[in-house]
Amino acid sequence: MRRAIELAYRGRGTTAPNPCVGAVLVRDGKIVAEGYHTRFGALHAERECLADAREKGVAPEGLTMYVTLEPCNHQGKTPPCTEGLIEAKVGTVVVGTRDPNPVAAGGVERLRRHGINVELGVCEQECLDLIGDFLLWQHSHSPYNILKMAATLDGKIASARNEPEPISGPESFARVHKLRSMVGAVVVGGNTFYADNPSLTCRMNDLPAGFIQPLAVVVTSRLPEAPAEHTLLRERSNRTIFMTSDKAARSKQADRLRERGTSVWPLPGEPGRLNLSPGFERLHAEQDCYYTLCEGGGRFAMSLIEQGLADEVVHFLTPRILGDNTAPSAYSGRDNVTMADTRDFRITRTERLGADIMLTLLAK
Ligand code: AOF
Ligand code: ZN
Repeated sequence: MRRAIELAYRGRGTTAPNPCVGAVLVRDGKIVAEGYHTRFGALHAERECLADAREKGVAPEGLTMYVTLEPCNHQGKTPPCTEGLIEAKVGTVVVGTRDPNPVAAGGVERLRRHGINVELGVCEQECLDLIGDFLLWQHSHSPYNILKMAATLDGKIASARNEPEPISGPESFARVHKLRSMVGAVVVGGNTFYADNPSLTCRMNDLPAGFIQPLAVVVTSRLPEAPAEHTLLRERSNRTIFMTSDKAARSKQADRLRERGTSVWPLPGEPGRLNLSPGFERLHAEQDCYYTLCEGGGRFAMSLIEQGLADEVVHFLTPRILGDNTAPSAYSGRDNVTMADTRDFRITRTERLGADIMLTLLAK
């Protein structure tokens, strides 16, 4: 099942709004065929796995398939996977977790009615974590927000001079750009926009032909006075969205931005405490945005967490120490908090990237 989960993650970013699913076929305890859902509209993982078996000359009859999600039982863009498994005479199907989609559910019962052994709930938590994005899309109208943070061992995200210097190593940098390649929008707070003058593009060597750069979103109650001074507004003004206070959205600066093709969206709430949720919903509704990558800084990150909008945190831990009292911190902006007020997470994945460690965290 762990191998099936690893395979499933390869589809992340291209299957939306469908789930990432992986499958392996096992004979005498050994994996003999593999498959995963590669992109929206393509074959489901189970059929990919059966096709792989066919290609390798493996007869699936009587073998065991491990699949991260309950096989679908409906005629959708592809025929039901349950039928494929029944026709192939697979002996046992081990399922990670039930399909939360009522249209497709019921696969377990159908397989059992046809005499196939079904074991349910193997590595269930990992299989649920894998489809956190799909579960969100099933019950909300929001993109799945990945909050990215890179910090020193002492939790600092820049030196006190607050200049845009890299903190983590080149391997982590490459991973961030991989993440940018799968999202519809990269989102930053005002501090990052003004301090770093970022371009927020995905820069990788092997970008597919026709790749569309993610939208750039800046959340700030202070709109720029001189748009042309900012890289983003010089180079990608019509791919940039400002989410700001109601008042700022009606200002002269807002009009000047709109003249350049930049969108300015009002958010409810006070400056400094904007309510972000309607902005994300609008990204989903108007821009077809299924994932965002939220890239700081520290105050913006903490407001996302406090508003329950950080669906997943990707934290790059770099083995360096600044030890400076005034340097900006990751996840900051609260006062007088006690241990009873901590926001608690589970580490779901760890990966070494050069000298750094990448932690993937989900809310507890
Ligand atoms: C996938 N890939 O590997 C599996 C899925 O839109 P359709 O017809 O492709 O069906 C999508 C539904 O099928 C999806 O919501 C989920 O409930 C189920 N299983 N979907 O895209 C897969 N196994
Ligand atoms: Zn299916």
